[in-house]
Amino acid sequence: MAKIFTWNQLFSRRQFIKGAAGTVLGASAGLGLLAPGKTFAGSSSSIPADSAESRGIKKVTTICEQCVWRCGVIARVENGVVKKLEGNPDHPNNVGKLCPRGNAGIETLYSPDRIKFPLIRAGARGSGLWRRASWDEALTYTAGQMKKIKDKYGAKAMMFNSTDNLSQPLFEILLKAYGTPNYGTQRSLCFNAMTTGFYYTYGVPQPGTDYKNCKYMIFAGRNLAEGISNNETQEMIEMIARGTKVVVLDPRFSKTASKATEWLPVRPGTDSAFFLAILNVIIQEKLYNQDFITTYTQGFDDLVQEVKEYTPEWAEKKCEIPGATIERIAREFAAAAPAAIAHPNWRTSNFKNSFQTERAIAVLNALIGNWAKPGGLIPDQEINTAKLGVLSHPPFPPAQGMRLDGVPWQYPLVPLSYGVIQTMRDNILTGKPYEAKGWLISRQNPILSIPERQKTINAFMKLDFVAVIDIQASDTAYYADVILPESSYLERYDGLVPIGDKIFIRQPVIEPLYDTKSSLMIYKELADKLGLGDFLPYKDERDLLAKQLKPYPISLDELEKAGHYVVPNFQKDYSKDFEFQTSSGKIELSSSIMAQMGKKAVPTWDEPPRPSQGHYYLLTGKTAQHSQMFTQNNRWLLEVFSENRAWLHTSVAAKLGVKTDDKVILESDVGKVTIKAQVTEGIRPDCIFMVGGFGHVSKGLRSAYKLGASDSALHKTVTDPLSGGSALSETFVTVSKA
Ligand SMILES: Nc1nc2c(c(=O)[nH]1)N[C@H]1C(S)=C(S)[C@@H](COP(=O)(O)OP(=O)(O)OC[C@H]3O[C@@H](n4cnc5c(=O)[nH]c(N)nc54)[C@H](O)[C@@H]3O)O[C@H]1N2
Ligand SMILES: Nc1nc2c(c(=O)[nH]1)N[C@H]1C(S)=C(S)[C@@H](COP(=O)(O)OP(=O)(O)OC[C@H]3O[C@@H](n4cnc5c(=O)[nH]c(N)nc54)[C@H](O)[C@@H]3O)O[C@H]1N2
Ligand code: SF4
Ligand SMILES: [Mo]
Repeated sequence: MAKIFTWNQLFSRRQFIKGAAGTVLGASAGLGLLAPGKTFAGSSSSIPADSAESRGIKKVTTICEQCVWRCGVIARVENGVVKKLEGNPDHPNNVGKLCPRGNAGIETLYSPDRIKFPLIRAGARGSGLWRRASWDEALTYTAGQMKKIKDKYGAKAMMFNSTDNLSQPLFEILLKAYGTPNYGTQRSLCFNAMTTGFYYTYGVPQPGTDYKNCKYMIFAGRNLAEGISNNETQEMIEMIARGTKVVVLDPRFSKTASKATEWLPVRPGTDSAFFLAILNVIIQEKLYNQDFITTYTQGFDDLVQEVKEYTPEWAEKKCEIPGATIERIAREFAAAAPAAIAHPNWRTSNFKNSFQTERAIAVLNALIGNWAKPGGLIPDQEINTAKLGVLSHPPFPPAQGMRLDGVPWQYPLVPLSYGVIQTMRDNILTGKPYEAKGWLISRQNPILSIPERQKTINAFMKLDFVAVIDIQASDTAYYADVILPESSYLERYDGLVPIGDKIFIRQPVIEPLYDTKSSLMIYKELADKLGLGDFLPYKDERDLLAKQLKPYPISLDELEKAGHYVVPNFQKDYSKDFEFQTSSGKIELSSSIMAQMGKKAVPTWDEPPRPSQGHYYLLTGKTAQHSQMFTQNNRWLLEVFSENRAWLHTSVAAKLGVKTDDKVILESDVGKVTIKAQVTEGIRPDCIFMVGGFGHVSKGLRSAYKLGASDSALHKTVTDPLSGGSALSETFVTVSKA
């Protein structure tokens, strides 16, 4: 009989195993006691070779994975122990700087709560009872379950989920080879409103922004100071220091608002009223760029008709920003054109009408002609990115069956690659249009990231089989049948990363501490066991990377030493900047596709719901010290941000008799949480704000378990039928003293 462990037993000293780097001591032994081990070769040019090598010091260049931004990192490794992470000055994503989370990557690596070997569930699902398995057993079991589901119910009964990461292209090959149409990414919880809004206007889902030359910037809920995109955050701060005018619409005094020239505490869900009124003023006063509109756009006349009624006085009643302010901003914005940007934003999943907000923003940029101009929007960069060598594989089998996430049958405008993950979850429960049976989840935490946590847990409970690839016992891994532990990003390779004319590498800075694998190898070995090995034709990670590097005259060894490769004589191609991939080939102020679908083709007003008496808008968002639902167990980061609190306006707190750190109860239609209060003037009195990602249910996250509260437990599932975006601010709560 295999021994069954609870989490605490699993983490105990005796269960630690002999890793490749030598005997690894127990969690409580702490960092300093990790035994020395061999490190991989890497660039050590800045350390004098004689003294450094004799002290066992190495510097290895790699890529951060503490969030999705992929900054360049130089790891200082002493006698096989990672001592310091520094920003790589040669990397465009961070130009030498790491954010707090990037610095804390060492704690992610050495966390006592890492999963150290494959685990198979040994009690009821979610009971936290596990037994240790070998890789062969865990992968054979996973492949066996996946085959059984395919044979009995068809490939479509198996869902594959993953959030943006470097090995995701290989995961996508695996799911296509398996033959399921059901693929869930984080996108509909994140940026569907923005990407579809811009896609249906410019044919480009996510244009860049030229902060360096910009003279006037409007952010609508984009909080770059805390929702960090490292180089962009730096560029924003430099832009402010240069004197660029920055206007921030946010119901909350975010850190970006605190740095801005002007903070507009917009009523949640009414940003589109503000932008429609800006369009109204620019059109009424003919402040637009007529030449640009004539040459590159279609639908101006329809737009003129639509925005006629959206005057600043009308907008003031909706968004609670004074009409005179809107008028002034419209004039200032137009005067700064084309070096003026209404920012596309990012996680603009606040209301069902966020798609209309994004369409209005996309159209506003077009009216002033800031496309491909200094200080304006930057066309898609993909064409100007070095290409990697590709693997050839057999043709994919056709994926049969409707998609469980409703794309396109319920959401005809949502691009297939974006999907609607919250509807996939709902349809596991409804069993419509058919029953889902199995779920393979890699690097994603749907239990905390999808609204209505209890529903997601219920969906897990209904399935025959769940496998999760993670580095720790995330809430999602906690409800799995098998956990396949990935090596941390400092111990593994991932696919190469081209950015412009440069190619970057993620490489191990130390050998894996435990019996873990890279996802590149987990996918490969799972494919082999499924009889799909031909689709991932590589022997090991280095073989794959060498194939990706094949078009270039550099060896993998050389790339590892240098950290990146610059493609010589790389010519940027600007010829397609003005080829818009829309139906008309123009920037569509009036969308042809929306017209064909019988929808309003120009940006329009869509009245959002308001909280009734005694209820508050529940707002969510990021803090600079944590990533998503992932780093709350990182003890270094907990030192700088210990738990989330509910922001309450002083007047609301006074009515309740609540002070900062008193406990309050928040209750929505779907859930109830207890959380500490943070009393502040920096929020509208009708709103309550919580940083997302806290309130973990997994007992395997010993520092994060039950710390703070999860807003996903309160969020209702509200989906925009056009973009598929999950409307995270359409949940209203009551608040009372605990
Ligand atoms: N430190 C850190 N950085 C991150 C991340 C992280 O987890 N941590 N995650 C990364 C990811 S995946 C993303 S998508 C980005 C997100 O980056 P952002 O989109 O900039 O950030 P959020 O904090 O999600 O939301 C921004 C703001 O929206 C406001 N808001 C809520 N409702 C409304 C509304 O109706 N109107 C307006 N105008 N504002 C509203 C909230 O108060 C919040 O301040 O951050 C990225 N960077
Ligand atoms: N309430 C609320 N909900 C939100 C948001 C919000 O602000 N508030 N934000 C939304 C946004 S913008 C997004 S993008 C989504 C994100 O939603 P998800 O992608 O589901 O959330 P993450 O926390 O990023 O999940 C990452 C998972 O990967 C694991 N992980 C970390 N490093 C590694 C690794 O190296 N290998 C492997 N295999 N696993 C690893 C982590 O432990 C975690 O379980 O959430 C959305 N949901
Ligand atoms: S922004 Fe921070 S956490 Fe994200 S990749 Fe860069 S350094 Fe790492
Ligand atoms: Mo996101």
